[in-house]
Amino acid sequence: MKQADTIWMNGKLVPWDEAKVHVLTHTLHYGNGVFEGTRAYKTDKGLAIFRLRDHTRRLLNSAKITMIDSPYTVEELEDAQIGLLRANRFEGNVYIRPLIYLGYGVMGLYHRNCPVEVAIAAWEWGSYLGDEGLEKGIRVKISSFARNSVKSTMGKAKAVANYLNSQMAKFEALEAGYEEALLLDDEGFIAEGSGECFFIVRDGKIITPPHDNSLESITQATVIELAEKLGYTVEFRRITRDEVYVADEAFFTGTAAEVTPVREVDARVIGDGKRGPVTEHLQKAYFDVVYGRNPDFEHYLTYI
Ligand code: PPE
Repeated sequence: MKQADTIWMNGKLVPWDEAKVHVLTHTLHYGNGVFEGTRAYKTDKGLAIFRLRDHTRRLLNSAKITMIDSPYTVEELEDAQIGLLRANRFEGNVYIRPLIYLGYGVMGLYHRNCPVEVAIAAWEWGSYLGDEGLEKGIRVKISSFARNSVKSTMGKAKAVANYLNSQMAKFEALEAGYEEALLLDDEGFIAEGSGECFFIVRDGKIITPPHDNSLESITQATVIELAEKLGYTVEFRRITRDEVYVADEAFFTGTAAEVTPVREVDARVIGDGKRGPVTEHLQKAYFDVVYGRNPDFEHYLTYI
């Protein structure tokens, strides 16, 4: 992570090193907070935030789900993100991290009277799973952790608390020598990666699990929209782990991960063991969109 000049906190830009919280910040103790991850790309026409409206709406939906009243509207939060990017002189692509959290003042679980705080940080961030991963694909392990169950957590919220599950799965996979974890749901069907949605390609068809047990991913939606425009058939259906093993191609999608090919799962080589042709086609199409090279998708870009 490359440090920037300022961070937006509750309406003010504060120097990066001074963006601090009290140790009795409620979210630090009980884990109720919500966040977003949004990217801005250096296009030919300058820095542009990708799908700012959709990410900001999801942030407020996450807050609604977890019973946090945002003090700011969608428009105010969008302006804050644009203002932050204008105030910092970024040279490369940027990752934006808005966070709505419960502040200092109340202890104990009941959070109705807790102050709600909002911070937005942005920094220059390169590829999430490595430049080599984007080109050659990554090695993935199916996690021993089931993805958070819908019986006890709320996966439509990009909630801080949900990420203990992701973190444990990621740690386990990396310690075992893999690059990413793939989590099954509590019925044993593919759910998603620790921070990505998952796709396979079989006989030319693109298949991804429904959202029962995954975040409603904005990158996944973009890739599906692109794939359909390019003439592919896309199926939203459950996938079992053995179907992954015999898929022709597999890939992850996410704001941070972009479109990352998967070349191996649990020691089974996927397809030819490298980025497959459909994955490459979609990856290129995705980068054309985020870098402003596809006029049909200009409406997803907010130029700074
Ligand atoms: N599932 C999970 C669990 C998830 O965290 C993400 C994003 C996605 C799917 C893809 O969603 P979308 O970004 O809307 O396409 N993960 C974010 C956090 C990464 C991090 O390590 O922090 C991200 O990609 O920004």
